[in-house]
Amino acid sequence: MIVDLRSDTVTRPTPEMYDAMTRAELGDDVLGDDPTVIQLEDLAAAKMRKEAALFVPSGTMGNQVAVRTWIKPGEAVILEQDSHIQFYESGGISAHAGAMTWALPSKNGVMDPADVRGRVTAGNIHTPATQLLCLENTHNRAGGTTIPLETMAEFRKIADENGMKVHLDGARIFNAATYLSVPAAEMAKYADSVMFCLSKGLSCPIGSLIAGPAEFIERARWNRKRLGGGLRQAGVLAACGVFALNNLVDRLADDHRRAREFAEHLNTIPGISVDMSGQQTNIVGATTDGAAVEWQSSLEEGGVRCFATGPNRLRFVFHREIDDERLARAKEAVSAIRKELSSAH
Ligand code: TLP
Repeated sequence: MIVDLRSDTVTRPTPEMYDAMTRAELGDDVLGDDPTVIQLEDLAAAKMRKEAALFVPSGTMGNQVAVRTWIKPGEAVILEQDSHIQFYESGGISAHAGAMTWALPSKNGVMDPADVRGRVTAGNIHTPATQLLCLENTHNRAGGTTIPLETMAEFRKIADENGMKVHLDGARIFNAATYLSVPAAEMAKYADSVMFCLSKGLSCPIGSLIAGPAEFIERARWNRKRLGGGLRQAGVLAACGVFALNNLVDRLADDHRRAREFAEHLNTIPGISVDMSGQQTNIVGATTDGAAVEWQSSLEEGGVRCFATGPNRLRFVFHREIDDERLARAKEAVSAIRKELSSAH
């Protein structure tokens, strides 16, 4: 039995999704007449309480299109230094948007509002105009941590005082909403635009959405087309998204419960630990005594797949395909590896 904890992106479509794909009414989305895509975009806009939404092939494209749509080349964006946009999007923010970034440190993925305020530069002959603040909730590299609503409100205030827009990378916004026990729109309301993914904990094969003001979404549609992200009979994918948004959000709490149980188990094993103050959602970020890649390859031999995200950091992600049996198997595998590592030394 393989226990794949590399990412929640590994989840495959459910039987209901295959069924929805075969029954989906289709059109040509680049021409604007795929009814299932329109249905998904309307549903996404309603969930985020925004005027409109746009279906995009990936979360990365969603973030890139959003930043490109909000700013002009040479302008600055404030974001967290380990955020997905800064760390994992292959420099796209400078390649596609021509942005320069003010990348700030954080505690558990949450920037200090005072640091953000202090970094806003006015556009003049010397400094770039800081026009956009990007937030990530939940924060991937910080281990699935959330931004408290009061801090979201502070970020909004800083943006308003400085004429800036706010983009929220909410790839896992429903995990954040589950943890904070609020509707996702309660977080989205502090942002002008929000991106969320269907292809992570929601189990869809492909797809993300950007939601925001109608005029912004219209311009984003142009930028999506320019990047080659216009898909034709995209309704086959959108049908999965409609099913997921209506049926698979409530079960995310199970992933959080299993992630916490696994993190607690790691803390009983010498040589690996998890800071439980940041253990909130479906990602477990562990610190290892020895090289994380050694743990990763030993675990792989034991049938458990995970990622080393730093020299001493391992990431385990819980999702719909990890049931209690697989959780138990993963716990056993880590205990066995530890025994093996200590007898080898
Ligand atoms: N994250 C992936 C990898 O790229 C690291 C993962 O396995 O977690 N925002 C956030 C916060 C993300 O975690 C991701 C994907 C994205 C955006 C991009 O989504 P995709 O993979 O659809 O481009």
